Amino acid sequence: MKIVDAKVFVCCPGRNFVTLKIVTDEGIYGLGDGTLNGRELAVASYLSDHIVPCLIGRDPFQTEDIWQYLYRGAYWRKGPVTMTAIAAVDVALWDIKAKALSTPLYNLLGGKSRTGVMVYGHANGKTIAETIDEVGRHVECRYLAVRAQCGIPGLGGTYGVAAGREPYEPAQKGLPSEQAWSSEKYLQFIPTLFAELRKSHGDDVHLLHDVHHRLTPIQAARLGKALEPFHLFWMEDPVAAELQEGFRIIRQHTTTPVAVGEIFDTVWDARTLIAEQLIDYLRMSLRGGGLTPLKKIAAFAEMHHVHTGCHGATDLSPITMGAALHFDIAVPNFGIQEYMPHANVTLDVFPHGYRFADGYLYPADTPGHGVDFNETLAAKFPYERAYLPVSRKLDGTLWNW
Ligand code: CS2
Ligand code: MG
Repeated sequence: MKIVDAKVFVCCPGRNFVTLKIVTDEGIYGLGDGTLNGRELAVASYLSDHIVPCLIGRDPFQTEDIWQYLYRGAYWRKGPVTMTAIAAVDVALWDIKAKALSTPLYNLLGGKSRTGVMVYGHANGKTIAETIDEVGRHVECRYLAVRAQCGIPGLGGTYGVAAGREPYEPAQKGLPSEQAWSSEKYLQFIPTLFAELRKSHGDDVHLLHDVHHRLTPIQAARLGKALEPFHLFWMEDPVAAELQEGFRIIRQHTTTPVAVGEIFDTVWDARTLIAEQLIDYLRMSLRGGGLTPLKKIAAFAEMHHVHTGCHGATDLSPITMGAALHFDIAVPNFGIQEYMPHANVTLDVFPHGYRFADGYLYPADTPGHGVDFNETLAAKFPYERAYLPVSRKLDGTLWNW
């Protein structure tokens, strides 16, 4: 089998997505996701200008060799644009391989290790009362795990809080908006939110929270300690993670489990975190180079009692969600999968076979990863410039969003 063509599509059905379609001489095609929120066109160019010409004529079954060719062979390693582009190719090739062998992708990854993939949904409220209601709505829909985010009194909009009644979507059309931030106000407020959530919803539902890189290690240690009575499933991205050693401070002070990694590109971003057991869950999904490296990273994590918790925000297309579910159902040290459902207009462009029932997602049982792409419909939704917001402290200093 040989690759005869590869096409890159950029479309905006509700939000922007970059999609790669690799076509073989036997007519089988594979689909990969190359979406990098706010930097979509850079990945599209990396793929069409620099990668696609190198793929033509290659054997799509050689997932390992092609991955090494694109990673080592470029000389310039790592970086979000490169790794997102490689991920698109890698996932498309695994899709082709599974389709050619006429089996669901999970069978090439070790087969099913569990019956379903536990997911967590997002409860986002402007006030504690709204967040309590949102968690309740998820419990009614039979979610077993819910991430709770809330507006902070005294600050305007913040991460995780929608402007109106529509579902939260962090990227906004146009240039980046600015949001005010105060770690002091946040630290004062969040323990009260979780105390109220436990009062209203009891101890059974798993509660999660995303700090979104905003604290310093000692502040994160304080938050983790304050949240211990409410036994969170995890505290996510408590600090920006360039300095992996910084997590030692958090670990020395609190037993609240820590999850990190949605912006990591390679295992090197997490090597110390995993080897020193400074985290409990690794949030990398397929965007960091695809399935080929994620399998290896998960095996390394397994040796160190670290579980997976794949990123599943709406800026990863249904292709990433669909393929991640095959990984989740197969990997021995699976922890949880984030599930932020896509808008219906997005799902129309990406017909898919995965489904939600009683707190679990189930991957498609059809050959490949089970997510398709409607090119004709996608063409009706051209790219629209959109960015994530930026954060500034109350004195104007630029801070982590
Ligand atoms: C987030 C994301 O899902 C998460 O945990 O942190 O919403 C993140 O902000 C976006 O993926 C950014 O593109
Ligand atoms: Mg996050």
